[in-house]
Amino acid sequence: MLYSVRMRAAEGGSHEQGGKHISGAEKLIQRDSLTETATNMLVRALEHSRGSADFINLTVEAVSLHSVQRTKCLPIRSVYTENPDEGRKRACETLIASGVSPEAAKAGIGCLTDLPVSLRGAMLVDAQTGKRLDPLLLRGVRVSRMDVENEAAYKKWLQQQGYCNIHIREAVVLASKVMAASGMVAELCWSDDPEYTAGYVATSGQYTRFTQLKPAGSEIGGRVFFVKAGTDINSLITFLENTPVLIEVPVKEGH
Ligand code: WAQ
Ligand code: MG
Ligand code: MG
Ligand code: MG
Repeated sequence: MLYSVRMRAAEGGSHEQGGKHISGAEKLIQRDSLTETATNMLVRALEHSRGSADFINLTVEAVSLHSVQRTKCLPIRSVYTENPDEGRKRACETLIASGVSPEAAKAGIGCLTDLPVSLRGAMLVDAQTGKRLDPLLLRGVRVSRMDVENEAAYKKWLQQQGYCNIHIREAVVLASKVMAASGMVAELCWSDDPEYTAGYVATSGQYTRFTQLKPAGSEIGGRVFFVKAGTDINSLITFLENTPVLIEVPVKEGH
């Protein structure tokens, strides 16, 4: 048995009541890590740079091992960009190289830059036309029930590449699950945390970070999932939200 632990926090009432999204997190862990994980998530909700949470939802659910799928962790590449304009230009090129149409890449970047407030989930966008596909306008699709298979090996693998922060650690897990979904072409993301300016494009087989993708101080962030035309949107949302997925970390030869 594994346990799905999910947290979402808002300020000014719950998300459903229109409160501002402050923080969210999701993990898939063994029973003996439950107390520590839940405590860490609470602390994180209460001490977040986006504001002071007055609503916190913490959900714990047992997940049968039989229902768990496995997929490989995406390799990471970092592209140094001087400012958000350069970052977005490079991100746009990466999206187009992965099969997103130029119109859809532009529209997807526009979806994030034009957001009036951050959603707690992601927008599904047609990779050809650039049109929004999901019906969850103010909520978005929240990817959940995923984690790395071996946390210690994962941290070591990241550290060896110089990646030590929790944003990267969580984003690579999320992107690896997202790219395992059938019909997924690419993902674009930048953080809603005001101090965190890096973002990424995930494509099948690669996680590409851009060091500047958002102006420092901005609280508007989000995610866009670019989806192949003809994909069954309901099955895709079910997979992203509900199917438990463990990410396999590469093991280096000779270590
Ligand atoms: N499912 C779907 N969308 C999500 C999820 C999720 N589980 N978690 C966050 N989002 C969306 C939501 O709209 C947030 O407002 C937005 O993404 C940003 O979330 O390589 O930290 O947790 O240096 O602030 C990327 C770069 C960091 C990491 C992303 O996102 C790197 C980050 P945050
Ligand atoms: Mg978060
Ligand atoms: Mg996060
Ligand atoms: Mg955030």
